[in-house]
Amino acid sequence: MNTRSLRFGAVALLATLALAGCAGTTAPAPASESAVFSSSNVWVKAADGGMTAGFGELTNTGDTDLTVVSATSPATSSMQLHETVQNENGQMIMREVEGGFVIPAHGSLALAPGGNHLMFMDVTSPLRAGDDTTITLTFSDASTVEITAPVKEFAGANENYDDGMGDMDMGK
Ligand SMILES: [Cu+2]
Repeated sequence: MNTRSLRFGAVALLATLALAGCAGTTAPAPASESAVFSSSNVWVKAADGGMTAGFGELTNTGDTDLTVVSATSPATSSMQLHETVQNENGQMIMREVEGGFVIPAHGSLALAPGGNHLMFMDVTSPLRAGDDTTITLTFSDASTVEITAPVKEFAGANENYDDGMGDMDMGK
């Protein structure tokens, strides 16, 4: 993994700096963001095609905020990190969240219908109830984590999608 060699390089550099400064101690290497991440109850709404969404609880056991910057799944050609907000007309719409999902230090972020969610933009292979799919999250330090998520039938989560070009109903 590139992450590992990068981290090794960083540790070597820190050690060199510590020696140069005659500190005599080596600072512990910062843990990668994926190492302090855990998830629970992640699931995806069943869909034969088009848009659908994934939900669950994302937890950060680390001492600093954790940022999910992107997500992918083999079940969709692209995925976005969405938030649900009220637009100027009072309608609830969903849109790509700016700056990614921030999971507070020693806290968690709930992804739920009507709120933040992982948006499957275009399902390429049918997601059927009882199946599992995989979601890979990438953090701001480029580390990644893979989550296995069951597919469930769900009637809700039909928020309008605002891609900045006007509203679009994701339908069913
Ligand atoms: Cu969405």
